[in-house]
Amino acid sequence: MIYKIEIFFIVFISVASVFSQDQANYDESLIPEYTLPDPLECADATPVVNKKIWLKKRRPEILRMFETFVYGRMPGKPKKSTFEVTSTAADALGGLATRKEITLYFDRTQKHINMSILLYLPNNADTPVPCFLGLNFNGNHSIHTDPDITLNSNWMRNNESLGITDHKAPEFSRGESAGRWPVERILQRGYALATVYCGDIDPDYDDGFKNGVHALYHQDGLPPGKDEWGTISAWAWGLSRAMDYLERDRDIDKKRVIVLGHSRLGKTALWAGAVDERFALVISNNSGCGGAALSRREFGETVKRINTVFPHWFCDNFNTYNDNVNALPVDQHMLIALIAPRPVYVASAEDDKWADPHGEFLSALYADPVYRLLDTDGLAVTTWPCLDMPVRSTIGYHIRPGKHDVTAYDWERFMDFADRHLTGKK
Ligand code: GTR
Repeated sequence: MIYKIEIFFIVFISVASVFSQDQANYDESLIPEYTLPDPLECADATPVVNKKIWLKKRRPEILRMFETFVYGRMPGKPKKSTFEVTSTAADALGGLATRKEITLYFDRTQKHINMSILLYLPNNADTPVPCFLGLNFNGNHSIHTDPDITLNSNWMRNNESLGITDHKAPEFSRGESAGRWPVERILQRGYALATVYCGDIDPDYDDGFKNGVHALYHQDGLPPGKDEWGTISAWAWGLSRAMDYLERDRDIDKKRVIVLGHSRLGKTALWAGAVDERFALVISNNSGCGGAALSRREFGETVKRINTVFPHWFCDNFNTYNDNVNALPVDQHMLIALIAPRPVYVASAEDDKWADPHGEFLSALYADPVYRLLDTDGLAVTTWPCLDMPVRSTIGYHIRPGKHDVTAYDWERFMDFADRHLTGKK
């Protein structure tokens, strides 16, 4: 027994050190040579010389490749889903907002799951209003200290680390992520905010796909196929279901719903925006590997590392490329290209080397030819901008000083970008 435990720790420590963030490459001069797949050349070598070939042939082909080799196919809209507005308060946040909570119920034989949307609407705006929609990491109650937000009662990572054995979030966790969600400011600038806890859709740990939305669709107990959805696809699916609701809410302008996310949820926002064209604008914050950063650069986090440490995030086929990232038929600039011609914004942070800020910028840059083919101004710069020099062309970008996080600065730039592209304000 002792022998077995020792082996376990030796294996664990060596995996941890091989994959520790300190061991990663952070040196531009050590990036292996690579050639990116051309978004404007079809797999059968047909050049994409006009919009029609892009829309009818190349775009669906790229979408299929991301489904098959990276994130995994997700099911469509469920046949049986209902929603219920579980609370409404017209005088929330000192009268600034109307707060609604909406529960979506997804039913399949014998199983069901619930997903709760928290929605704040500005009281002083003419409705319908444009709306930011983003998943959160720690429950809807974590985004604001508002005492009337329902405490989440699904699986929470923080409960485990605090030794809390049931699922209900503790009262003291209310507002714990408020620094990342400047709710009042969003409302003052005329936007609604909708958010959903990612764990309502799929808890963020490797459980063999036995819980969350996977459990509804894989009731035979078999795991998803190699090309079927991992957790990021499941979360993206949940964002689309939130969009199904927002489309029906008369206070929301369904043509101006912005999907955004930070880090793993930024990867998710990009993928959701690529798949679901109802999202009018897409924002990725510090999304890194599997998000905006080019995989082939292998700078900071790599495909091998992400698949090893987070085996549930992507589809199984993605593992094929752990040691051969150059064989991937796509790279992340093509994910951004899938969003074209809709505006997309990529945000980086200077000290977030793990997410490869330069690689995030290059993805935006290499998506530019597709945006231009579709008659937009693409990305207005060709070199990596200096700190705090936001670019607001149809592909937008900024890099700010500081660490991996979502800051007030990021949010102000997101809203400037949305103002420009969705509300006509300059
Ligand atoms: C890290 C992971 C990143 C990023 C981040 C986050 O551990 O390596 O890909 O997603 O987590 O989501 O905070």
